[in-house]
Amino acid sequence: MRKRALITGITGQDGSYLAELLLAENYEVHGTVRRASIERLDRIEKVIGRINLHQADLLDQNSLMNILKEVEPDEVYNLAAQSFVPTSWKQPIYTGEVNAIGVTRLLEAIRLVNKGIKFYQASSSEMFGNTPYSPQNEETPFYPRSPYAVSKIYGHYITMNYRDSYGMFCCSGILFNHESPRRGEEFVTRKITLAAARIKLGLQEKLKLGNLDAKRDWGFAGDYVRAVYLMMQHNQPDVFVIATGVAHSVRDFCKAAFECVDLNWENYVEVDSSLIRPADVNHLVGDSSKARKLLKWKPEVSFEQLIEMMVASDIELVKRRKG
Ligand code: NAP
Ligand code: G4F
Repeated sequence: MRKRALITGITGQDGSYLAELLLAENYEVHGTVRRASIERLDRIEKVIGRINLHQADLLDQNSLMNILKEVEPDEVYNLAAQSFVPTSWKQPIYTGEVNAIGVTRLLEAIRLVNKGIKFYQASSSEMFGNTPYSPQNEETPFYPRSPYAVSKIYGHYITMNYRDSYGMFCCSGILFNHESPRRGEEFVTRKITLAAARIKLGLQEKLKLGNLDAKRDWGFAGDYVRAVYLMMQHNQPDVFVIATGVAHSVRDFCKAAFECVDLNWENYVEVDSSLIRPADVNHLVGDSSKARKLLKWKPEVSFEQLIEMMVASDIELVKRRKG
């Protein structure tokens, strides 16, 4: 019989890639969408006829209970979140409601409806924050630097707690930054690739950024959702760090992206102090040897290939928007 998966956050970057992967694995795929005045389904356009969408919200307990009863999934992938770090200072309580208590709501719903449902929690390398240890692995202590990071630590630990308290299959993936042409336009990588495309096509003059020295371990979202799927197929629920093991600065990213369109980034990028965060994370780099060994996972797309893919896609997008 076909396995059934429920993805919260299916309209997001990772949700869309995971839906495609699970369909390729012959799953019956269900996803939650939030009610909005205008539906934003662009990322799942390609698969819309092959998936089942249901209205639900991590803020609403009954909607989660009802959807689990209706869908009867074998696996639940909790990707839904308020995922933009700067917003977490502007809306810290909302961020906690969705990213922290929202996880408990979903776990409680699973516990009450069917404890046999497998559960994946989308944890984040932001939880490591400014930890003095490098590279970061599953044992590295957390030092969160934003309300977002704090909320994700709650989500991570409540997931482990339901595993330990109730014997449920609850796993948590500590994923380092992963990007793609479907990345939200406010995140730094996509902001840069879109600006490089717009500047090349004469539609923008400057690109304003914040901290250029911040270093991140950037990978490709398509590779990372494969790791997520593998965690759920593993023989026991566990915690896995997913990363490339290589860090680059925002400055490096700018240089490479502008080189893709034969421009010198230094002529276009300006630092805007209003974009500097109240507390930033300076340097994240992950050690994913556990996942490489136990899940036989490794990233396929390099930093350079990722940037080329994103810039090429944004050039096409900007041309379409222009036309
Ligand atoms: P994303 O593109 O921002 O997608 C977030 C998804 O969550 C969207 O589908 C959004 O729906 C949904 N959502 C937000 N609030 C919700 C609520 N109250 N109830 C139900 N759904 C809600 O994020 P992503 O990059 O795909 O990331 C997926 C998950 O991985 C997130 O939990 C993120 O925090 C975590 N993570 C991401 C990275 C990364 O580098 N991308 C790294 C580590 C962890 P709308 O479409 O309606 O907004
Ligand atoms: O692209 P970012 O906004 O990603 P950030 O904060 O690392 O968070 C992302 O990755 C996390 C995994 O570690 C996820 F959990 C989270 O949901 C999200 O997907 O910023 C990256 C770096 C930061 O240090 C920021 O200060 O880029 C720096 N930056 C410099 N100028 C900028 C900008 N970030 C943004 N968004 N916009 C700028 O103009």
